[in-house]
Amino acid sequence: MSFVSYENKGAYGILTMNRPEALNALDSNVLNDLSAALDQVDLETVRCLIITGAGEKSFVAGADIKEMANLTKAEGEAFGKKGNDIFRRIETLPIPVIAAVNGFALGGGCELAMSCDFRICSDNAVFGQPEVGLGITPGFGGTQRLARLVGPGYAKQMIYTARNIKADEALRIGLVNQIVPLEELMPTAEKLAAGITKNAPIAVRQCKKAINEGLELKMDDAIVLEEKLFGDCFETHDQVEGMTAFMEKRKEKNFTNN
Ligand code: DAK
Repeated sequence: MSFVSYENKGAYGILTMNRPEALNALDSNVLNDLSAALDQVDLETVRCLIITGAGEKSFVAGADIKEMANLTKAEGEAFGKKGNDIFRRIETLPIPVIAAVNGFALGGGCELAMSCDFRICSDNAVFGQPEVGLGITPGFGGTQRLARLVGPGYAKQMIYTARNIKADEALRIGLVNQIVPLEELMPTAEKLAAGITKNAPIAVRQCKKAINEGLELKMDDAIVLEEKLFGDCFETHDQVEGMTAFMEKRKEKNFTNN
């Protein structure tokens, strides 16, 4: 049995972290299964991915503390690399990834959510980086992505104090985009995914690349990157179709990812 399930819903897919007896905590097996589940996503046809957690209580309650407890320095570093490689793969997937956070998103769970393009959450969601209380640093990108997302001030406060925050505070500091009642979380995430998949997939992919890679560059270089990615959209089927539909006053568009 896999600890991560993947459901193909046509234009989008849903990946569910599925180890509810441990609040979906990430041990080596879960990380291996997450990597295998990502292999199943057919990037030719799937235009958006949702990541959520099984159950009503937890997205992911962190890396597995019981597995980490006896690691040596070398094993700890290797475990960090294993998680980082997978989370970086999620962050750089060509398609958008939405985190639908259904409860605890602590430590590695908060870090998994932050490797997605954006986050929506249920009203019972709790976010935090409790690592310093366990004698370690965040190890799956938390120090880097949290500071980039909410700014160094809030990131440092959350990380140094190891204090968990509730959904409303996460919304206020920009860690999540939207809070909904738990029963509306997946319908909302799927509606968002469906809205994204209606648009020209090549253009959406280029936008993800432009934003992610542009943020790492100086503005003079970033706008050159945008020019290049913008130019690449021309002469595609989808650019011709999108503009022709406008001129023909058609609402329905046949985007083909070509
Ligand atoms: N690891 C292992 N088991 C966990 C777990 C976790 N992170 N979180 C929950 N569980 C397990 C509990 O042990 C319990 O199992 P049994 O005792 O029943 O066998 C089961 O899930 C249900 O949990 P509770 O009974 O505790 O449920 P409660 O509702 O009472 O409490 C809670 C929920 C989320 C408040 C509590 O479970 C909790 O505090 N969990 C730990 C949260 C946490 O501290 N997470 C951060 C983990 S540290 C690095 C690489 C990675 C990382 C760091 C460095 N390098 C290599 C440098 C990442 C670190 C982390 O993520």
